[in-house]
Amino acid sequence: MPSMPQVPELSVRAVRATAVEVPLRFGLGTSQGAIRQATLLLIDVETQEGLTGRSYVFAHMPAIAQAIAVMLREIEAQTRGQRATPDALWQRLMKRFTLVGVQGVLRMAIAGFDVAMWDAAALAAKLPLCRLLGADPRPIRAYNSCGLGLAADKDALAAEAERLLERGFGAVKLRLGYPDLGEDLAAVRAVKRRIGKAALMVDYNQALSLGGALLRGAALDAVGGITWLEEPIRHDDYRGASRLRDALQVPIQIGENFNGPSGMSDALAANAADCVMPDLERIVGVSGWRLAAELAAVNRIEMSSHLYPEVSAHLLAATPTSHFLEYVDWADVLLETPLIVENGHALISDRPGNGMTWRAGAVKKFRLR
Ligand code: SMN
Ligand code: MG
Repeated sequence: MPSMPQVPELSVRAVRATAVEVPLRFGLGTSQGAIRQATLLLIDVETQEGLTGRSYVFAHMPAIAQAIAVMLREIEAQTRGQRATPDALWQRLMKRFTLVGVQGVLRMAIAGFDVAMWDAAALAAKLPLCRLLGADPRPIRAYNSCGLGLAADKDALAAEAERLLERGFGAVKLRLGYPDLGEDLAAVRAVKRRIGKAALMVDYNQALSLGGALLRGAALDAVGGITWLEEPIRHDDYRGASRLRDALQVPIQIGENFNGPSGMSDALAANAADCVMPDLERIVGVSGWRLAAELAAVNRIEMSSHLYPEVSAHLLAATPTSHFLEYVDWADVLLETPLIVENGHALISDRPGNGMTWRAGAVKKFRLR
């Protein structure tokens, strides 16, 4: 792992949370339902040192955003005034909530708090987050994960795939899990034909049984040239995932549902993945990500990110087995300086912190009451 500068200690003064709902430029039909807008909870952690750290959490639904905001009030009460590094606060919170179980909205709240604390720490150190984590900013290879949901019209899907190659993207991700295999293959063929040499990932969002995944995976192997097969079966069926790895050529990708670094450790011990893609919230923030990156490094397994591209770009710069950044543009409208993509790579700015500050007008416009 990269060696790091000293991480500043800070004390929490107040935690603020604002729920917003932003429209998606590209809607997303997954096998588990359609996503047409993103409910995000914007988190500001004010410190007694006068710096404010920021993060956002993808809450899926307004009621979930409200519940996370309630959990954040408890986190504020548990941490206020304690001078510590983000890591130390994370350890304390994980211990404090062990008897409850760090799951669901509580896990998202701890993660969002932790990401904001790391932002504040990087601001205090006057360093971009990746530098505080010991890595120089560098372009991070990304795939465009906007759109390409389940769709009846496969020509329209192919046209969308072509649009997603703008800004030099060399990879896109297609959602699968149509009622029948023939339609999965029609979608894959239509998109592949249109994107030429660009890489294609496919994502089932856990739609299949093990038997179904063996069948569809074999059919995808016959098509060939698929970068990874993501979450074909229930996310925590590690034994099943290991059987798929044995039977199929296409690499098995899981990780957006790992429950913290220990969840990832269980998956690797069960040989459940060829590559991994932890989600910044479910892996429990920057502190959780760092442990996961270490696990990936010692197991020599490639690690990508899930959503949250702004912060994940910094984290992948500091991840020894960095693979792909999952790019989505959901937060762009809310950010004073949205993440820049050039030649299919996310550019990490040299600004201190994680680079996120809110556009006040947009927050007002999209705010949920
Ligand atoms: C996904 C999950 C949750 C929301 C949007 C998209 C998908 C992905 O599984 O990997 O992008
Ligand atoms: Mg996925």
